[in-house]
Amino acid sequence: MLRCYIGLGSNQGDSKSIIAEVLKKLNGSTGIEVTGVAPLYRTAPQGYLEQDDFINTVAEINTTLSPLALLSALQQIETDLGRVRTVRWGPRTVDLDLLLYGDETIILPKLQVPHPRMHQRAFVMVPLADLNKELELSGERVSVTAKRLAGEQRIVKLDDMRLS
Ligand code: A4P
Ligand code: MG
Repeated sequence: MLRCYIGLGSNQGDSKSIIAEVLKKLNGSTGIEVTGVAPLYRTAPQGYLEQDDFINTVAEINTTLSPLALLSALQQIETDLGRVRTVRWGPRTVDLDLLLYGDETIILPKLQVPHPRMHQRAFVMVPLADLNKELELSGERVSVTAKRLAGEQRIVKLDDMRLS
């Protein structure tokens, strides 16, 4: 059983319901148990700027799946929820990123963990810090990184996400 963190982001459709649906599907997947969900945040788009704000959060899970099996479970949920890939970093009904897989480092063509851009993104680090204050990434506590990034990027806390 490994503890992992999954980043959730949506800026198309009814993002709040889509995220609620993703969490239900995640928790219902074989080999995945959702053990925590951070509050939802409204965040400024990063990368490709000409698009709507995102709703983002992070989920904590326990899993018995291998990293690649977990990645395909996440991609299956993206597909089920109607994601069509267009522009890289562009609008999406839902994007699921495998942020951390235990404390493992994974460098494969299809999968890099820790997620290579997570430490630069308030929309990942702020909800991650909500879930685990003790966690460290590249020698810095995520709560410290989160605080710095929240001062630089637009991010507003919305309501707490409840698991049903
Ligand atoms: N891949 C490699 N490592 C991973 C990983 N750790 N988790 C590969 C998930 N996927 C990983 O992803 C492209 C490929 O990355 C996958 O086929 C997988 O094999 P994708 O989801 O098809 O494309 P993408 O998400 O558009 O590209 P990318 O590079 O993953 O973008 P990011 O880094 O996910 O950024 N702004 C705000 N405010 N909030 C957001 O949520 N999201 C993005 C997407 C940009 N700006 C944003 C947000
Ligand atoms: Mg992605």
